[in-house]
Amino acid sequence: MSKQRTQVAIIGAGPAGLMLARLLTLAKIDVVVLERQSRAYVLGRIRAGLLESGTTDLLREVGCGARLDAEGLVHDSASLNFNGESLEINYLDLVGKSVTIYGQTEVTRDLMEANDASGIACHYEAPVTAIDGLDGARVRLTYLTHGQQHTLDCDYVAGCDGFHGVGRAAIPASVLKTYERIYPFGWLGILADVPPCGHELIYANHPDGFALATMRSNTRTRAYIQVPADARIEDWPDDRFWAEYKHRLGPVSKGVTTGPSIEKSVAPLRSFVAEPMRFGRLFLAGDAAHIVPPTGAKGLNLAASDVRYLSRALIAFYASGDAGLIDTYSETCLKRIWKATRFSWWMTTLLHKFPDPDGFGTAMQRAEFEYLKSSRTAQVSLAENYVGLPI
Ligand code: FAS
Ligand code: PHB
Repeated sequence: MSKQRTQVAIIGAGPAGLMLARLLTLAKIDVVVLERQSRAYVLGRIRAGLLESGTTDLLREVGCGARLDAEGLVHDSASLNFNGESLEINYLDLVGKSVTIYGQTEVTRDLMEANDASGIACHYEAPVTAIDGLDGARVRLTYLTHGQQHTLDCDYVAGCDGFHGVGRAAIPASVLKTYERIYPFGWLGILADVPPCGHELIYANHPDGFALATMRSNTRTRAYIQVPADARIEDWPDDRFWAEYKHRLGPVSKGVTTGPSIEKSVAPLRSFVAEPMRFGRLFLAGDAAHIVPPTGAKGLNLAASDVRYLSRALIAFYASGDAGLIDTYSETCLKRIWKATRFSWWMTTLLHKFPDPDGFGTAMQRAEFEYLKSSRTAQVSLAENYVGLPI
């Protein structure tokens, strides 16, 4: 029989929900996680790959650092490639920090296993269909399992349910303010069990469009190319993908090993921010509150910083009744979210092919690249945002 009452209900078992559940459980706060999809479906989603040091620190803090430290690929630099001309951004030298390549799938798996070991109540295939009482003494969630309706009462609810979840929709339209920029293109990404074309990530701006060479391990490539927003996977057989990917990478493509894709997907690109991230007894965290284009590798990392702030607020409240951090949660998160949104927009504008009838946009991209080449200060600015601003 599933619980009818808990202290904090968490909607969504993505990185935000699973990390929050872990943080609160370690602080002896009772949680229940309700996830719409199956465990296998959640694990099957291929998404982010680059973790800021703040995120890897957090994973270690919650006892999920062993595989990360054994398998994660630490990166000290990345390469910007403008129509074949490369500029290395050595962020370890510039700002003294590194980043780690460790797939979101692995982060999710590690958090699931840690939460299972703690005996956390995490229900899969349990979509939340209603949230009531946000402005009352307690919240009541309604959810389904095997077609049966259940309710769960809680003190607080965390909407960690992504862009298409029910959490944000529970905030009255008269209260919610959203900001959105939809980009006129998407990313076609593939996974292939072939070695990456080099140790570094390569962000390429080519006249025919953007490409990103990244990886999941030394034997598994993750590769992306910019495609029209309405691109269809069936129009991109592997051979066509690899040819365009190598074309856009230019001279460095001689290091590319091609092979059959084991995953292929198209992701639309948008910038989106919803304010406030708290309404009564509801808090939003992660993609439920914000979406960034993946160019800056911020999505998963912002989800981690949101739940770090939220866990601190809830732990303080349950420990001493102090609601101060609860009251400032939204403002605190949004300060960092808007800076990451700016950086992700800037990186996307710098590197992608946009409609540009008079060539001015392209000239600005070239000027930005020349400025980065000539200025250590400009490189420091890029680096400190890329590795993650302080939490
Ligand atoms: P998630 O969307 O991961 O998780 C939300 C969970 O809530 C889901 O499991 C969903 O099933 C569940 N849910 C929704 N409604 C529910 C309901 N009513 N009841 C119960 N559960 C419900 N970020 C990067 O940094 N780099 C990348 O390269 C990158 N690539 C991406 C590619 C794609 C195709 C997408 C969609 C995103 C990508 N992102 C990337 C961003 C991504 O990593 C997100 O930032 C990250 O998944 C955020 O985690 P959550 O906030 O937990 O949201
Ligand atoms: C990835 O490895 O999936 C990745 C890395 C860096 C990005 C985006 C995606 O900016």
